[in-house]
Amino acid sequence: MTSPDALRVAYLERVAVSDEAGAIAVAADALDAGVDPEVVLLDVVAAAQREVGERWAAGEWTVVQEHVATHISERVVAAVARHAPAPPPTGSDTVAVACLDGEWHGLPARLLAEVLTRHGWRVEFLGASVPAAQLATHVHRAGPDVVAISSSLASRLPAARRMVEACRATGTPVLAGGPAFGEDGRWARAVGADGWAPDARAAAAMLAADPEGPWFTEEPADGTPVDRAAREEQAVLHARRAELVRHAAAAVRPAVDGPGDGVPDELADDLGHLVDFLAAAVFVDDPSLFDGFVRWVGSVAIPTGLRLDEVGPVLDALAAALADSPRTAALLRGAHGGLPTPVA
Ligand code: B12
Repeated sequence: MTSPDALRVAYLERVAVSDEAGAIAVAADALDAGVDPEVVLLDVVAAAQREVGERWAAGEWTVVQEHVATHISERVVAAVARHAPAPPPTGSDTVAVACLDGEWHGLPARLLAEVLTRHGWRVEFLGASVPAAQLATHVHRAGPDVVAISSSLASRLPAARRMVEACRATGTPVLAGGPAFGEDGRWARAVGADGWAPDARAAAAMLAADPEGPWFTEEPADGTPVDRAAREEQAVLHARRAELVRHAAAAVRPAVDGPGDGVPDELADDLGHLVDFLAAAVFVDDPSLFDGFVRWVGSVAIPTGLRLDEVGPVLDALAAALADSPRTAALLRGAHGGLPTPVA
């Protein structure tokens, strides 16, 4: 079997029954049959992981099944590296691959690291959730030629800006990637990155064509990245996060606001997540980021702390509490349109 689609289906079948050895065998057999290791990594493992996400969001798979799948995929990535070792680096150019601070989706970054290794780069994989200050220290000490920052969650974009600034201080170019930066990479520009690529193949091709960057060739169409008002309103949201979570929770579940009563963990998580996406949208000054988040909340079938019928009242409560932050309040009011109509 060598077709990527058939391999993905076979791989997911093994993953679905927690069969780690079977999943590794699907990958190893494909390599033995002459399938390019990059195809196994990107068109089988990565594509399967995205499908796992869809199954989870549709309520078909539990969080535990997703965790098992991700564990197996990590083992398969390592098995591919053992079974079909990358050729030695072609030069001394080094890329450091790091996830944004607060970003725990490490596998996408790991896949990028594997692919770049196969394209002759020396790769330092710094892992998930790298704090900007730690990245700065590392870049000073190790002096990579390029820093690649990875993120799946747009809520982490303010951290991207801090990481870009840390690298800029050393003159190291930053390449950004992952769904957090938007389908066309527009938020990579907004946080000041030097380039963006949609996937690992495109990143390898871009770095081969120009290892030094900057890769963005035009100025952002809509002005300078992250203006002062955006930073200030984002900082307000960051500073008031805990209070806003309590305020929003009290608006939809009055019982949780009494002294000593805590907001249930799941509700607090979801509301914290909402405030973080709001802050990121304010930061890059793009309502479509928050609208996209609200649409996503409306589309996931999994039971969470925040019920769908509570989202509208939460947006209203936050808009009232944030009346002094005009961009934020406008974003909250505008996001109502993206909410699905409640089923009667
Ligand atoms: C596994 C997983 C997790 C695991 C991650 C473990 C790990 N070791 O990675 C855990 C359990 C930690 C997790 C947690 C959460 N997750 Co999650 N997760 C996933 C899942 C199912 C797979 C991730 C993955 O491996 N993807 C496969 C790869 C390869 O992704 P990729 O983006 O296509 O990668 C390519 C490109 O983006 C690019 N690329 C990536 N990085 C870079 C960097 C550079 C420089 C370049 C050039 C290119 C590049 O190259 C890659 C290869 O071609 C995704 C589903 C999905 N669609 O990805 C959800 C998903 C990303 N998670 C999601 C959510 C909501 C969460 C949580 C908030 C859930 C919760 N309520 O707690 C938390 C947040 C945790 C955090 N703060 O980071 C949502 C995000 C939705 C949104 N609107 O933002 C998704 C999309 C699920 C869904 N369908 O709704 N998750």
